[in-house]
Amino acid sequence: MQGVTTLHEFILERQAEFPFATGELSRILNDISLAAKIVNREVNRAGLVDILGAQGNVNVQGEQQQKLDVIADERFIQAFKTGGEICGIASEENDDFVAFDNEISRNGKYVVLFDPLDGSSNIDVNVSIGTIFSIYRRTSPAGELATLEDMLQKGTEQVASGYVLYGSSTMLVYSTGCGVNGFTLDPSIGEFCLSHPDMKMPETSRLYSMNEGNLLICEEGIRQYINFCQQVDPPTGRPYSGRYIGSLVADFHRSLIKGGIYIYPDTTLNPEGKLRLIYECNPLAFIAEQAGGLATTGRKRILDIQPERLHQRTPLFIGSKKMVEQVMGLIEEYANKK
Ligand code: P6P
Repeated sequence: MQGVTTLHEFILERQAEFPFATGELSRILNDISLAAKIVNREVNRAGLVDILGAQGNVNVQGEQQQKLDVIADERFIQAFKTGGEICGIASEENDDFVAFDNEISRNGKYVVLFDPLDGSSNIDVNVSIGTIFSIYRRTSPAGELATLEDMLQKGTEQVASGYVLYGSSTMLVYSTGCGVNGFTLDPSIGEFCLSHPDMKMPETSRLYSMNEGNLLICEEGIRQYINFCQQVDPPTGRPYSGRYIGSLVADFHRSLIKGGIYIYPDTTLNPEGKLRLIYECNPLAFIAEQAGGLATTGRKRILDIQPERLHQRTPLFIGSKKMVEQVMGLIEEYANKK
């Protein structure tokens, strides 16, 4: 169609970004986009389950109705297992990693770490949710089973990362380290089409995103930053605006487009923070930096953290560069005042 670039066409045009993978990235991202289309259909039907459930809580295929995040997890694992490029995965939904033990997969050069459906508790209230993924080259020898070390690589080692946002429209946003591009699913042709080329995160903004219920159980520098955001400043005569959807992918996507900062700090309830390093924070940090933004723990660059456990959590300050730098300055200033 005139002027429309599908995801498949875009990847083929940009093969030079991924020189050592003649078609490998294309196949992995096509696997992801296919699984995303299937999950999108299930997410959109979720609201109907109560009606369909009248048949006794089984779906139209007669399968036992499962939780959507389990369905999403299984769909993505199936796509990666049959794609041939992936030797193993680690999923936020699974306690342990999975090494694919079949002839083709054992020779796969990549592993994928993913959160199949982040924010799934928001489905019941019809709020956007998302899939988040990271792609790494395996470090273990080809031909053998994938190892835990394959899964515990620093975020700087990602060869690609991205997310799918199941919102008012369904979008796939990814980077291979050469910028960030966004694709919107056109249901009429069942294709993700380039809608947001070369995405850049605004350097600053007047939008902040935090669950302010955590304000009294986190450190002083963060309270000082939110207090700064809430001041009426002369030029605009108004404070910043708070925007908190409670779905990380949706809050991050808004920051990517409009600018802003998303804060989930360590608190007395979550001493390591709430969000997972390898399934949520590393992939979004890669995207943020590729778009000119920043992602830290409040003190350290997220991508530099050496993961030690699959479900390791970390504080997350991610978004517009100047906003993240400002809150980091306040964290340091008030920590030194103790
Ligand atoms: P809280 C969803 O459970 C999630 O992992 C993120 O998507 C979201 O940003 C955050 O947790 C919400 O956490 O504690 O504010 O409800």
